[in-house]
Amino acid sequence: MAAPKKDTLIDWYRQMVLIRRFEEKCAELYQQGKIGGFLHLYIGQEATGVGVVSALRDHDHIITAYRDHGIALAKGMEPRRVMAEMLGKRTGTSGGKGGSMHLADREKRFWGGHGIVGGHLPLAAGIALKARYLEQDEVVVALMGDGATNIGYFHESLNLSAVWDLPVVWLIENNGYGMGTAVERASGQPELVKRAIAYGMREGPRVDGMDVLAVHEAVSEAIAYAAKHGPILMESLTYRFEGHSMGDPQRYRSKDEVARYAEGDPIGHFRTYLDGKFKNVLPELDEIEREVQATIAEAVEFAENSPEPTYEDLVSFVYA
Ligand SMILES: Cc1ncc(C[n+]2csc(CCOP(=O)(O)OP(=O)(O)O)c2C)c(N)n1
Repeated sequence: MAAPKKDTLIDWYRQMVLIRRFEEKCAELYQQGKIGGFLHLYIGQEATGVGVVSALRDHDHIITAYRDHGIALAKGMEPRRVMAEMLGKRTGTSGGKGGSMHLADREKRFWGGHGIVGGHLPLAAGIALKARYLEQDEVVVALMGDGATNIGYFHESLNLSAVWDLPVVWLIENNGYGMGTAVERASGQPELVKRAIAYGMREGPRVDGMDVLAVHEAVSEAIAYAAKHGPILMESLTYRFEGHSMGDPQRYRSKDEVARYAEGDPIGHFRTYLDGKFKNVLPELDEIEREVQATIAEAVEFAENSPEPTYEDLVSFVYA
């Protein structure tokens, strides 16, 4: 595969920093009571999100669970409208009715943002079935956590995708935990890609999910495979630096463990890589940091000054 150009790499760096700073701000706003409901941060997993999205072709689809801010921003959804959605405002990407767990953008073929663990996996199979039925060259990348692999939807969706040769990349973002339960305590076979064998589908790689380049390359190859041959199961080995959601006391892991992983921080890791590869790149990266801070400040201002949904807004698109 041709090595990505400098501009592309710098853009990936920008996206990773945007996701990180956006979420740090969300944590602050949550603590101030300005964001309601649940808030699951993606901090630590940015290299996976950006690596995956950058591998998609324009006509491919992506769908994920509730830890979705990173995918939304990497997909190019406007930070100010995503922030407005976080605050439940009318100008938000779902008119303020979806919130943190339900970001989506139909035009960008990002189908959300789903709160039921594994609940989006049958949808991924459905989108892929449509593409295959109409003989469209489209692949669906379905992201899920390691915890989702122990749920019925996972089995049903993977099985049908194999039976019908659907163009899906089933991608497990293995961050080590499903809420407070470590993978090894929940899965008889903790090498989750091995489950591919049971469905007769291609067992893909276990990629270093803290390395954006590695993720980009592995997912690009998986997409090319799925477009031609059908489903593939792969894993991105990553880590979440924050709790499962806000307010998680994290008694299930030691501070040492978190600190050990923090040494492999995907943004720091990529910054070091860029510094080694391009002369004098650090001032450029610092400038990106400033630009991102300005974008976020503007997004917060926009969101805070946006109107609340009206009663009519709240009852529209509601089915009973
Ligand atoms: C069907 C269902 N069961 C339980 C829950 C509660 N729940 C929310 S998140 C979660 C853990 C899922 O972990 P994982 O799939 O590894 O994703 P991660 O949080 O690590 O991104 C659980 C059990 C739920 N939302 N839906």
